[in-house]
Amino acid sequence: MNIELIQIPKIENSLGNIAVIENEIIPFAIKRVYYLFDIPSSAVRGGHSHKNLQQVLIAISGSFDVVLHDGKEKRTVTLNKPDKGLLIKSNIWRELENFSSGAVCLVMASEIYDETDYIRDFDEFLDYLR
Ligand code: T46
Repeated sequence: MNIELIQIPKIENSLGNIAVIENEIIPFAIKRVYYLFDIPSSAVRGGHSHKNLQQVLIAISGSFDVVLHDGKEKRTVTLNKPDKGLLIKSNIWRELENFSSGAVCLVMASEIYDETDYIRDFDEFLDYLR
């Protein structure tokens, strides 16, 4: 499946930690950053794929599950550490669920927002892959 876990370098000391994201650890030029917050625990977000967009997701606070499908295989990745990024390349269906209280999902994206890049129907996603 076209996903990868990225370890984000961190500087630790007794006063707390700093995680640092510099260009070389993200495999694309970042054109947009957004974040999801105040998410009800019952919410299921996502429910789409992207034709071109690549993104890295980080649970900056709290935790949530990312359910991924590439048309053949389904995988669930739990994000629960601010120094762990999930790279999702194009043409992967994703759903985000099981948000903990206070969860914040930071997203770094390879493109600016473009609704025409989304496929929001699972059967259409499967057709698009064929
Ligand atoms: C993804 C997951 C993790 C904008 O106008 N600009 C933006 O940059 C974004 C991300 C969204 N929007 C609008 C589009 C919709 O009217 O905000 C509304 C909610 O967006 P959406 O339903 O796509 O939200 P999620 O949380 O289901 O998905 C978002 C990203 O869209 C998506 O690429 O992978 O977060």
